[in-house]
Amino acid sequence: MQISLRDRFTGSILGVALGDAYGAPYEGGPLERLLWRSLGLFKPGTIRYTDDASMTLTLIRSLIEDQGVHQDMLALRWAAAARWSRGYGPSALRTLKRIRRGADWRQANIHDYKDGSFGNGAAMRVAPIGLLFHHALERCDEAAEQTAVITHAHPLAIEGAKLIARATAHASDNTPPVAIVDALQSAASAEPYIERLAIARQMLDEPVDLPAVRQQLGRSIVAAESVVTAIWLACSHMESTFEQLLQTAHAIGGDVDTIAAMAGGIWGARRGRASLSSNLLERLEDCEAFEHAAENLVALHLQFLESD
Ligand code: F2R
Ligand code: MG
Ligand code: MG
Repeated sequence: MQISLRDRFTGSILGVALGDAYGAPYEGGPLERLLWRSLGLFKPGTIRYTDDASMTLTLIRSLIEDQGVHQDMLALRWAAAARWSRGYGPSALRTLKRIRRGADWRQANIHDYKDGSFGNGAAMRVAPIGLLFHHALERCDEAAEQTAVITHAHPLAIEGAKLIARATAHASDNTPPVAIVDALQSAASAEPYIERLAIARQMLDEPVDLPAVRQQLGRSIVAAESVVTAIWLACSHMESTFEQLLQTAHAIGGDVDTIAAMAGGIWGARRGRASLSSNLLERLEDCEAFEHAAENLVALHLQFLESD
């Protein structure tokens, strides 16, 4: 069956939002979950998205408004949109608050950690870049880096973002799962990613063993310990339903919303919107806003193709 570009873009962005919103109540340990539940932010019947999808939506709107990546504008927009109640990473939220108070992002992003954050915040929001530049992988890398560095200056965070952007780009081109991991192995340059991608590639040929996934690929809040997990999750579930992918993300545990968001963006880019669960989409907070943003991203992509 032919899947249109519109279906792939909306499938990917809604995949990010659904993965994030479904996974949010399961993120972290029992105490962390209890705290967030007790704040009453998860209403029965709806699924509420967090920082992952919020930053993705702001990134798309910024790409449309600025006709591409404009780092200074994007920094201001991310800073203006940041709300603690969306569950941001602690350093990322402080960085965004500093920018909101007038700091230059080039200083704010190295205030807490001198080499910058290596959290997974740069990779969790990068799917739109993979979609927009899926026809030009070098531009995809460059744009992924430009968006990452605003809050995550550490090379491991930047490489994680590039890998998720490329995985989304390959998936939107209908590249088969094994070929996606092969291509990422050739593109990776940092040791933790090279090692984990080799393991993930091997795992695609074997029956699923979740303890091995947790131990060897990781599931934590830092990029080197969740990016390849998400890539494996998407690639190993490419022929499964989206609900099965979410169930496996839940079973892996740890940074569930973020691993499911990154995997959801890759999965949705290949399988398209029609393959997502309509039951989940009906309950997704701001579903129409994500869909509308993804449609605008298709128009920008076509405009870029024409001008190339
Ligand atoms: N913040 C959360 N979860 C808290 C509970 C939220 C609740 N369940 C809900 O759903 O609403 N999740 C979000 O944070 C992650 C993305 O984090 P990001 O943007 O990378 O943040 P940060 O603060 O930059 O980094 C995260 C942690 O990584 C460690 N770290 C990073 N760089 C480091 C460095 N150079 N040296 C040492 N440690 C470093 C720190 O522990 C940071 O706090 C996503 O899961 C998102 O969902
Ligand atoms: Mg989150
Ligand atoms: Mg998370």
